[in-house]
Amino acid sequence: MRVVVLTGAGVSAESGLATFRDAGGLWEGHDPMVVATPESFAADPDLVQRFYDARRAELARVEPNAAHRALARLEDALGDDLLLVTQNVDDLHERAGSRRVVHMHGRLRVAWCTACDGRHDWTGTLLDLPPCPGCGAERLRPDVVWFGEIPYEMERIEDALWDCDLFVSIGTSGVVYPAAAFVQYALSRGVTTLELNLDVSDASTDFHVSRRGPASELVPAWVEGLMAATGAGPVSG
Ligand code: BV8
Ligand code: ZN
Repeated sequence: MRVVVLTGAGVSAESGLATFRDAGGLWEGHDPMVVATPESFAADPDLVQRFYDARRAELARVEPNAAHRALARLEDALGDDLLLVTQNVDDLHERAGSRRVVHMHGRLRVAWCTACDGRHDWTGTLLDLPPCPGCGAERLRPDVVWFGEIPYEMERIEDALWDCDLFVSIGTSGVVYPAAAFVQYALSRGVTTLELNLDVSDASTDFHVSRRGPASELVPAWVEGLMAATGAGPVSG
């Protein structure tokens, strides 16, 4: 059973991270969809750096929840037959034990140097323009994909969607593309599609099955069920 899982902000909500919607849509009075653009960064880099420095600092105050942990167990059980794709820039999947996570929209705890193209693990701030550890230039930006920029690893994701047996969407509103189009792509391949979400999403009608509830309850139940059904237990070694 080859499975592709897509997660969104809803999988991290119960860890205490605001979703794009819950935040009342506003960050310090700014629309995140506006702050998260290369145009904003060019026009007001301090505003954008403060936005991401605040979210990066928040990561130190939260922990993975039962949904993250259940997906790490699923990776143990399915091995390479699972591809976990996330729209989230937090590192809670990895901190829960997932080893192969595709961050299609980048990672908060990585700084990207636009002078030497180097990427550096980063837990501090970028507002104070620290020098790049590689080339010394003060040209570090958050390694996140902004609106208008091309998401990461699209080919790997499309290849996995092309020959998977099951596509599962967890905690996402289905508003942002190309992620919101993955279910259509899977359907076009005759793949079974399942949504696990607190509320109805813009894509709910595209799923064969759509379950409502908090990820911390729906995801462990689904994972236990799948492992029982496939007889998949932890992969030894
Ligand atoms: C691109 C990183 C070309 C930064 C992000 C007009 C029409 C269609 C598309 C477009 C258009 N105009 C422009 C576009 C393209 C644009 C886009 O989609 N715009 C939207 C707004 C219309 N997309 C782009 O620009 C993308 N690039 O298209 O390049 C291309 C295309 C194809 C192939 C190659 C190249 C780049 C988009 C990436 C932007 N960066 N994040 C940052 O984080 O700051 S997007 C960001 O917003 C997130 O990563 C995520 O993708 C999105 C937020 O959505 P969710 O994660 O779903 O969160 P949300 O709050 O909305 O919903 C939470 C859900 O969870 C809810 O349903 C709720 O019910 C549920 N929930 C809540 N609590 C729980 C829960 N569920 C379970 N349990 C709970 N406890
Ligand atoms: Zn550099």
